[in-house]
Amino acid sequence: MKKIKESSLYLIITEERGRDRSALEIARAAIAGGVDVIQMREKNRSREDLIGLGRGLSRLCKDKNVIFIVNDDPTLAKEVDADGVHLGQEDIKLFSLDMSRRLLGRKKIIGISTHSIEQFEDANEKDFDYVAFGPIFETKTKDYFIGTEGITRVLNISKKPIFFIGGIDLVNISNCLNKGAKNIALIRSITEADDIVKKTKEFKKAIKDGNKNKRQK
Ligand code: 3NM
Repeated sequence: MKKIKESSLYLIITEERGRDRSALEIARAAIAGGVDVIQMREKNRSREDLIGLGRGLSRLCKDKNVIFIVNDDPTLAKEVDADGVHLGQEDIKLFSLDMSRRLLGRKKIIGISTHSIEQFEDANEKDFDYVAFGPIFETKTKDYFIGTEGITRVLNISKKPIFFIGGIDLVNISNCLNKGAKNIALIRSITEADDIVKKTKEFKKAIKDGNKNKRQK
């Protein structure tokens, strides 16, 4: 299985943001474009629906050697045989890290959302496999954003991969990459694209080029 440490581009799929394309269609196109991680993030759907969709995405990702993560619920992640779960700050009140780890085991991936330096510092010391930090820019799913100032700080202290998230597009991504970001997570810039394959390739290239420039400095 591909490792989260070697993953630069993380796509969160919410069907509602896919311009009438199904989650599977979006996933197939993003995989063709070289995405490293796919997360299923569907709110207000029945468990039955989520299991059906989750199993389909899980099979596809396994077949293509792409990491598959389920949002919010480690029991669902286990049920659809995902590679891991992503927990929000609210989710960990319901499913603690210990409980999630016990349920999924050591080999599965557990990620967490953080929205401030304090939350990041806390998550950084715990047994999470990666940390998401944001929203960096304005986004639809949150009514605030924290800007790019904290990027250097969290990168300097980080003990694990950090996925920067929130309103990232092909223009403002350079503000993250210039500060040292290596991993990016997003929804709309890819799921709303006319050509998802092409857009995914463009993001992969932007991240690769951004990191190449850094190494030369
Ligand atoms: N979590 P887009 S921002 C799901 O900061 C999510 O934790 C965030 O979508 C966080 O790329 C976000 O369309 C939305 O802005 C990301």
